[in-house]
Amino acid sequence: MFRMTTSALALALLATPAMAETWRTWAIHPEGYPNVTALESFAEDVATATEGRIEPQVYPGGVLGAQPDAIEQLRAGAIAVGNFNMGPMGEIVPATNVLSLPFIFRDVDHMHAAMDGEIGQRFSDALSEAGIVALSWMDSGSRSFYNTKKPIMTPADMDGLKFRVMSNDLYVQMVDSLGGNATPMAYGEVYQSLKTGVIDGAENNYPSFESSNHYEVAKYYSITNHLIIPECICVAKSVWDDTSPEDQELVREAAIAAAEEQRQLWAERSDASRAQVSEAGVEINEVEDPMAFQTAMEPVYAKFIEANPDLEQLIRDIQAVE
Ligand code: GTR
Repeated sequence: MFRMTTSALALALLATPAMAETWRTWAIHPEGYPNVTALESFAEDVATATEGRIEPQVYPGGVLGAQPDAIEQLRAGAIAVGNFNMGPMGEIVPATNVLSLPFIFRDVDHMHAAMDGEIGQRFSDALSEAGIVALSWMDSGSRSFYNTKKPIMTPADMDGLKFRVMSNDLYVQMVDSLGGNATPMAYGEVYQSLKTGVIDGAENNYPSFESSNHYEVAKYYSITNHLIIPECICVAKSVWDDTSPEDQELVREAAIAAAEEQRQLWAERSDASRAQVSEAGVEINEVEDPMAFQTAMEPVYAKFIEANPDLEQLIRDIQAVE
C-alpha cells in the first residue's frame, strides 16, 4: 500500500491551495449602475488581495431576491455580502429607521459628515447586533416623487394619487401625511404597476428612476428631496466571524475603496440620468414651497419619537452635525 512519509505529506499540503470560498454577493441594480460597478471592483480586489481565499461573486438585478428577503438571507448567511439600502433595513434594525425619517439630513454632504464619523459607527453597532457587519457607506443621492399624472407643486397635489414606497411603515406614514396613498411594493414590480395603473407614482433618485425605466411611464418628476438614505456594503456576521482577522482587514479595505469609487461614479451618473430622462420628455419641476413638505412631516417625527424614545438623542445628534 502506498504510504506517504510525513515530510511528503507536509509538502503535498503546502502545495494544495486553501479552498477558495465563494461569497454570494447581492445587488439590486443592473450591471453598469455605479453600485454594481463598485461591487465588482470590490469582488476583484478581495479575490486578488486574499490570493483567491475569498471570491465574491456578484449577482446583479436582484436575482437572489427582493431587498427585504435578501436582508433575511444575509442574516442567515445564505448571502455573504451585498449593497443594501438602509430603508428596508429599518424593519429589522429599528435604529436604522432614523435614516428613513424624511428630511433628517439637510443634504448629501450632511449625510456623509454624519455617516463617516462617530454616528455612522452607532449604526454599524446596531446592525452588528442584528447579524450584519457594515463595512462602508455608499451614496444614494436624494429621493423625490414622480408620477404618471401631473407635476406635484404642493402636498395638496398628492391628494388621491397612489405611490409605491419601499417596505417600511415610516414611508406609508410619510405619504399619508402628505395626503397621498402609499403602497409598499418590491422594487422589481414598480415598472409594471406604473404601466398598468396599479399605482400612479413612486419616489426615487435619478439613477434609479432612469435605470429602472420608470421614466418611460412616469413623465412628471417633482423635486422634493424628501429622503437621503445611505447604503452599505454589508457582510453577514456569521461569514465575517469565520474569516481570519488578516482577511477581514483586506475585505474592509476593499469595501472602503469601493465606496469611494461608488461616490464618484454616483455624482456623474446622477447628472447623466437627469439629463437622459429630461431628454426623453420627463418634466422635472421644483416644488413651490419645499418647507410645506417638511412641515407635513411633524406628525411622523412625533409618532416616531413617542414609539422610540431611546432614539430621540440620535436624531438630535444627527441634526447637530455641521
Ligand atoms: C434604490 C436603492 C435600492 C432600492 C430601491 C427601491 O434607490 O438603491 O436599494 O432601495 O431604491 O426603491 O426599492
